[in-house]
Amino acid sequence: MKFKSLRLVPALSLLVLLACNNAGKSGGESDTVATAAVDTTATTATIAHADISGTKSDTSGRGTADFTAKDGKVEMKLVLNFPAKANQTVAVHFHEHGDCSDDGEGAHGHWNPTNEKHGKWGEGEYHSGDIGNIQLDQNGRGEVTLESDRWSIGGDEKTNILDRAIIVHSGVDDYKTQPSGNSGSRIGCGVIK
Ligand SMILES: [Cu+2]
Ligand SMILES: [Zn+2]
Repeated sequence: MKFKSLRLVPALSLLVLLACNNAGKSGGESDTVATAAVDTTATTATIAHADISGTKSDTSGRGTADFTAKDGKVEMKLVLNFPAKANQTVAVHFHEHGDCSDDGEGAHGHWNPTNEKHGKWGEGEYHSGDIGNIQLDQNGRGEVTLESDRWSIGGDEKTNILDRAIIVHSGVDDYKTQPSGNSGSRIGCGVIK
């Protein structure tokens, strides 16, 4: 389909040229619009999304993460629904690979593009996806909104969050143990797209 529509472009240009000859100045404006529509060179996007699902049959859960880029930063709104973890605290991190296979183990370790120690978000050294602990309510629902200049949607691999996995752990991040805070097993996983 893409090749077919590309082949249409010369024909459309010819039509624009003909229109230009017939209509004079206003036809010239049409030609400018047609040229601008072909520009697809941007390397970063303004939004991204992840659907998180439970990795284990005995711990059902869901979640969403929505990312919006603005002013050189990216804002994340993360919502979790893990009824099996009601009234408990779970740890959340971005892991390196966008692969939720093998109960989330396919995501490998924490995404660490700045080569820092695991830690607590915003304090000293920490990984660029060390979201940390989220308290869930009596229904197992929790949410967090974070904004960071460590993130971009596309672009430089040091900041690009696309194709990273968001992992939800069964336990609490101690923000100290290397390399992943002793956060327990992986009960949820979703890939940032
Ligand atoms: Cu993790
Ligand atoms: Zn970490």
